[in-house]
Amino acid sequence: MSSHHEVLKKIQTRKAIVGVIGMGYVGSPLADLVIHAGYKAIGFVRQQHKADSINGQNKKNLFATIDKSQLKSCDIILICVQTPIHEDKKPDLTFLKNATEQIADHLRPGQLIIIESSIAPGTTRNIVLPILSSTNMRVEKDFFLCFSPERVDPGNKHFTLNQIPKVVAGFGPNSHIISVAFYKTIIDTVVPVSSLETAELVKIFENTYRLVNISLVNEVMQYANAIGVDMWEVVDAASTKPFGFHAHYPGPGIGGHCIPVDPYYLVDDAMRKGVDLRLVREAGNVNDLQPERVVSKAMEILHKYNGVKTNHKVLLVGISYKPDIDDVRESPALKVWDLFKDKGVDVSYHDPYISSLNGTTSLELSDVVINDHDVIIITTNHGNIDYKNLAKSQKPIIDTRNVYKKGISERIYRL
Ligand code: SAJ
Repeated sequence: MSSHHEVLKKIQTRKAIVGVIGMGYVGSPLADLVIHAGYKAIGFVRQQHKADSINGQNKKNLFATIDKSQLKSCDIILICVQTPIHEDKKPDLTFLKNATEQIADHLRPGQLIIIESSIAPGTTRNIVLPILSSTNMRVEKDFFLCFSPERVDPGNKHFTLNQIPKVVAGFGPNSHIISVAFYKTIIDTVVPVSSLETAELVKIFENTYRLVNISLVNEVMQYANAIGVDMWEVVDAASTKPFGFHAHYPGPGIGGHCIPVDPYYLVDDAMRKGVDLRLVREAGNVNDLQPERVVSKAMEILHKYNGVKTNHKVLLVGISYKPDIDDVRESPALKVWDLFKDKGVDVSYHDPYISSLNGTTSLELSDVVINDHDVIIITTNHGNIDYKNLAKSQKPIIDTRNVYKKGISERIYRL
């Protein structure tokens, strides 16, 4: 029996052992789906303490390990490692290449390798496949290769992971058949597409669409401010259009591991292909300027209320990159913080999800703390903060997230 039929049988009987490389915000919920569907799963992590904490959860059929030799025992291997960008916004494929090399070291016939990490079109074919083929095993014959972009949305209370349709593409027909069959056992809706590059572009395009629309609202808001119109009211009213409009909202900038990152994978590869995605680059520049807008607004307010006093004190309320999660990656609040530090302004923060960061502890949002600061900036609007009490203080507040409706107090400012 050809090995792709063997894999298919193991999928149908749930006898396939599924390896997940990278047990972060993508790999961890995915491993839960895998064991929930009846498979045995092995989570591959880099540090023993991470393996211990996963194993300490005693989840049936899930075992975490730092021992990469166990990859050999996996019939299906999901790569869920981070694909960040460098300071210069160029893609950083270090983690993906390392994971692929580890798989190649233990590759055996009958294995299906699936990449879920966000990557530029062509990466699976031109970076991952050559590393696997260096073992002299043949794709489609000995091993199988698939790209299926992760669509995890941390903190989303409306969709569970199995309810989010999954785009899938195999390298060739055998890889395609078994990867679609696998995903059908763990996710409600599978969306097969015609090539690896199509699937890779779907993901990057989804997030680039979001980046561009967030930058559009951040830019048009400057015009709205100039004519005394509330951009949040504009977006809310535009949202009543039942077709052809998808609301995006102004903010202090964009954070997270997807939106500020994925579009640069697209820009980089497009440039290599002689296509300059100017709109995408410019959208990134617009969003990158938002933290500076927050700081200049705050300095204007500080001078208005405190004159030329030098030792201003700023309190940031909410520093994770989006509400009700504890992730600060690329958070605009941190960029605001750095800009204030460059100006010698004393910055503290309150965030119920981040107890301490870089040696600074989250302050209680008490009246004493509020009154001890010269301006309060709501950078992330967590749901569990007492904004009513905050508004009672006589302190100026910059509300970057539309927590307070426009005009409730002259001390409450918007971007
Ligand atoms: N943001 C705005 N205005 C908006 C939406 C977001 O300023 O209208 C900011 C957020 O505050 C945050 C950043 O952009 O700092 C990213 O926010 P996000 O809601 O896009 O959250 P992410 O990064 O967790 O994006 C994920 C993505 N999911 C995947 O990549 C699988 C993204 O594709 C989803 O669209 C997004 O969740 C979602 O819709 O919640």
